[in-house]
Amino acid sequence: MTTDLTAAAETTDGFSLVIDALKLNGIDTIYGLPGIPITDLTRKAQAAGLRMIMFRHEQHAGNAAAAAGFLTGKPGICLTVSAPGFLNGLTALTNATTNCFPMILISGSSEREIVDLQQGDYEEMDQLAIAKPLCKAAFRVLHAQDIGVGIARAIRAAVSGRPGGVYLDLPAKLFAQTMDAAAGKASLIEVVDPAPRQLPAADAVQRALDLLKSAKRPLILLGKGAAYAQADAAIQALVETSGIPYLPMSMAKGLLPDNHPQSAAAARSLVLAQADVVLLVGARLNWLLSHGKGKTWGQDQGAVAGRKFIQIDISPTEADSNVAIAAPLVGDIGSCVSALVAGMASGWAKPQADWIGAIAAVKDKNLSKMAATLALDPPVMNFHSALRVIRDVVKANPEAILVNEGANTLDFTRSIVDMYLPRKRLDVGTWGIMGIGMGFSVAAAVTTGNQVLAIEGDSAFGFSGMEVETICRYKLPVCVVVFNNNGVYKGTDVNPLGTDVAPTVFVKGARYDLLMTAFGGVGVSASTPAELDAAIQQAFASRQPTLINAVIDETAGTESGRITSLNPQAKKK
Ligand code: FYN
Ligand code: ADP
Repeated sequence: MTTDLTAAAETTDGFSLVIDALKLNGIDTIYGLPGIPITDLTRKAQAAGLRMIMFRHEQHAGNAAAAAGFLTGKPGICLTVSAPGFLNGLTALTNATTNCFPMILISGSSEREIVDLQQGDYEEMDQLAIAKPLCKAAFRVLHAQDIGVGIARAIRAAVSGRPGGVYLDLPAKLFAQTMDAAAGKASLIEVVDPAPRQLPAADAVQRALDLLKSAKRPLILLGKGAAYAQADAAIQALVETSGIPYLPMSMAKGLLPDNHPQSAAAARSLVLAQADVVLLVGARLNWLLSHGKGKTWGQDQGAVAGRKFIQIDISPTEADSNVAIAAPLVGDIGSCVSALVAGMASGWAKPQADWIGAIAAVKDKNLSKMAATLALDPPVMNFHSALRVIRDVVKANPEAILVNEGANTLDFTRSIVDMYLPRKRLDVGTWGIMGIGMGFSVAAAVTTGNQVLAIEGDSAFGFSGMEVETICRYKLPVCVVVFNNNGVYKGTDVNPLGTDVAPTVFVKGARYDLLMTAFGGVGVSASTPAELDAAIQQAFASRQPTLINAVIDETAGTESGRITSLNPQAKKK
C-alpha cells in the first residue's frame, strides 16, 4: 500500500477521520471482519496503531466487543461489512444492549440513493432502520465533516447512563470523501466525561437507609451492573459495614470472594424466600430472579407479604418494572453505595443472629453436600469430577478469566467454581445466549492479557468453534475445555423411528481437540480428572492456545440444566 504524503498533509478523508476520531477517544482495539466497503479501513487502522482483531464470523467479533465493553467500561468496537455482515453482528449488538454492555457496531453500508429507491444495490439493506429497535441508539454519518460528531454521539450513547449497544452506519461513499486536513482535525470531538457520575438524591438515600435499618432479614443482591461499575471497594465496604448477607448473580461472582463468610450463594432458595428487605445493586428483577415474586420469593408460604425492595440502578425507569420498589436509589453504583456506607457511619446495627444463623445452617448443609459429591471419583468422568479440577485451578489462579456457556456445563460451573476477584466470570448473561464462548474469550485475553479458561458445553462450543483459528492466529492464552457428553444436555436420546439420530445427539466420540491442532494450537483429549488437570496446568504454564476435549459420561446432565421448568416439553415428562 502506498500513500501520497503530499496530499495527506493537506487533505484528509473519511477513512482517516474515523480512525483519528476513535484514537482521540482512547479506542485502541477493533474487533471485526474485513470486506467491502471497510477492508481498507481495517488496513489503515492497523497502520495507524489500532489493534485489529479479525474474526471468522461477525457475531463473535461483536461478542468480543461487548465483553471488552463490560471489562473495561469503554465501548468495545465491532466493525463489519454491509448487509449480511451487519446482520451477523446484530445478535451481538442486541445481546450487548440486553446485558447493558457498552459496544458500538460500526458497519459499512451501500449507496443510500440506490438503497432508498430499492434499486437492488450490492448488499442492499436499510441497516439503520433495522438496527434502531435492537439497540440503545443508532446513527448514520453522510458527510466527512460529521464523523467526529457521529463517533462522539456513539460513544456517549454507549457508556452514559445505562450502558448498551449503539449502531453507527457508515455508507461506502463516506470513506472516500476528502476535506481539508486542518478542518477535519478541528471537526473531531474528544468526549469529555463520557459516563458522568450520577449522584443519588439525599432524601432517596435516607429512605433507603431507613428501610434497610427496619429489616429483620435483610439481603443484598449483587448483579453484573455492580461488577461493571468498578466500585469494588465501595461494594465491599457496604457488605462488610452492614453485615448483611449477599447473593451474587452469576457475573457478580468474585466481586467479593465467593468464600466470603457473608455470601449466601449456597443458601439461595432460603434467602430469596425469607428476606424481608432486599437491596438490589445493579441487578434487575427479571426471569433470573423470578420477577421478584412467586414461589422463589416464598409467596406460596405467605411468609413475607410485606417484603420491601430497595433498588440501586442508573436507569430511573428500572424501578417498578416487575414489583413495587419501595426505595429506588437512582444514580451510579459507586456514588449510591458510598452514600449508603456514609449513612451507616452514624450508627448501624448488624443483622440479628437468628437470620445469620439460619443462613449459615443451610449454607453448611449445602456446602457439605457439595463437598461430598465433589469428592466422589466415578469410573467415568462426569460434570462434578471434572469441575472439581476446574474449581481447584481457578482457586490457584484467581486472575484467570473464566468464560462459561452451555446448559448443565453452565449451571454446574456456576455453583461449583468459586470466583475470587471482580469481573473474572463472563457467561451467557441476561438472555441465556449460546455462542458467546470464543468471542468473549478473545476479548478477555486481549483486554487483560490474563490467562482465559473457557468452560464450554459441547453444544455451546459449536456456535463459535471456528474462532479457535482466531485464538491461534493472535496466539492468545486461551484454554478451552469442551465438556463432551455427545449431545445437547446429554448424548443418550434415541429416535424411536430408528432413522436419523435424535435431535439432541451429536457425533459420538467427537475429537474437538483436533480442531485446535489444525491451526497450530495444542489439542488434548482427557478422560480422567488427572488428565484434565495435567492438560490445564500445561496450558496455563505455556500460555499456548489449547483445547481440551473433556470426555464426560454421556448419561450425565438434565434437560435444560437448572431451568427445566421453562421447557414445556420437559414439564410434560
Ligand atoms: C449454590 N449452591 C451451592 C453453591 N452455590 N451449593 C453448594 N455449594 C455452593 N458453592 C446451591 C444454591 O443454594 C441452590 O440450592 C443451588 O445450588 C443452585 O444455585 P444457583 O445455581 O445459584 O441457583 P439456581 O436456582 O440455578 O438459580 C436460578 C438462575 C440460574 C435462573 C439464576 O439457574 C441461572 O443463572 N440460570 C441461567 C441459565 C441459563 O441461562 N442457561 C442457558 C440456556 S440453557 P437451593 O438453595 O437449595 O435452591 C438452555 O437449555
Ligand atoms: P444481573 O443479570 O447480574 O442481575 P442485570 O444485567 O439484570 O444484572 O442488571 C444490571 C443493572 O445494572 C441494569 O439495570 C443497569 O441499568 C445497571 N447498571 C449498569 N451499570 C451501572 C452503573 N454504573 N451504576 C448503576 N447501575 C448500573
